[in-house]
Amino acid sequence: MQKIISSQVLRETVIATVESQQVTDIHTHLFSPDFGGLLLWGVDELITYHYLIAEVFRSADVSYEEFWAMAKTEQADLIWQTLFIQNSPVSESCRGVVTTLKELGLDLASRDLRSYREYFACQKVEEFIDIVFDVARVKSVVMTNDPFDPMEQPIWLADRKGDPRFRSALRIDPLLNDYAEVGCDKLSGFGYETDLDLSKKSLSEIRRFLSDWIGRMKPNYMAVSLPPEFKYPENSSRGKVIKECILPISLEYNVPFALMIGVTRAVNPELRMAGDGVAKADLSCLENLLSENPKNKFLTTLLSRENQHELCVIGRKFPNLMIFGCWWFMNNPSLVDEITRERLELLGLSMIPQHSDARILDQLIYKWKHSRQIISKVLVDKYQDLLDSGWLITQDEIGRDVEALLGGNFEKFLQN
Ligand code: RAT
Ligand code: ZN
Repeated sequence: MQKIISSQVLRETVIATVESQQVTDIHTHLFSPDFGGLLLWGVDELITYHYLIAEVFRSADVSYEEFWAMAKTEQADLIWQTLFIQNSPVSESCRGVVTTLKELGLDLASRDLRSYREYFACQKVEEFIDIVFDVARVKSVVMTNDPFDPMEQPIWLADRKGDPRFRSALRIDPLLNDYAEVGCDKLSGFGYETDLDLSKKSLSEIRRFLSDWIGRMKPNYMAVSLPPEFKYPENSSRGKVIKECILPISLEYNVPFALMIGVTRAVNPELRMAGDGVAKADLSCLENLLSENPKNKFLTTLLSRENQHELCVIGRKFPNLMIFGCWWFMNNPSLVDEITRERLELLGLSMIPQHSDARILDQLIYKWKHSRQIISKVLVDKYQDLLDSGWLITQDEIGRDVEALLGGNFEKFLQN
């Protein structure tokens, strides 16, 4: 006999279910340990996360030159002093550090960065991965793997044996966003006969490049981040490569194409990685891609709040679109709450509410803790509405729904 959930126990049941569900994190910038120094972890990395670097310049009396000339520990000291001691750490990125330290059992009352450093200095990376995955209740993470990256490429070419909890995604930004300046030359350097005119030969060589890397990485998807002015179709090298290379290869290998739209790169280059901005996109690009390619599978997340409602409506029209995550500037509690409600109301359970975008291993802890809190809250409201309408809900049904949201939908989308 299945356990029917009453209003009295709804909240605690949903929270317990969401809290205990192991997550598949479909977009991160983490790496398995065989990538060596590419896997970032520890308190100095946490505090110098680029989201926090953008914030420190607003409050500290430091020039860009002075900051970038500092060693990482000095940067961390400055950020800690400025954003955590001289001000209360209320921003989401600051709160993330606080949550992470707390969940790892560190003494927040001391505010003693030195003692936090000592804790991390005693950890071994392989064991620390286990601790973080355990505390965050993460089953697996999808990395962002860039075959154009000179640090990363040799590791793949050396026929790596990775940790299966770290899955791969083939990131192709240089091919689509910088073909003339970077992509074309790099491909030629890798031994692919490419030219700037994108001749027939060149297009077939780009397809060969993609096939080779799909064979090597076995990626869960191919991904690109795109500016708000992205158009499709587009009379440009990007438009041509998408049409002639990405879409046919995506279909042939059943590897979805993930579009992350809305980032304006280097709005303030002085901030380096922290210098990117956001603007609203024209989503006819996505509608065109979806309607012209009904057999292709697309994953999409958008950076602008103003695009989120439209995206849900597009999702209703095209089952070959899987909407995922509250990306980057969207990953703040007030917006996650709003977007998650919007998605449940327009798409039901057929979406992936969140990814972490973690760049530092330890961030899995706070990103998922904060997201789970909101997902639970929204689900409680939605189930309560159903109970109020007279619909009966069982514990198993709640478990089924939560499993779909936090992993099952992604796996099913990949397998279809
Ligand atoms: O969220 C981030 O850390 C950004 O800097 C980007 O990496 C973004 O998520 C991306 O994947 O382009
Ligand atoms: Zn990312």
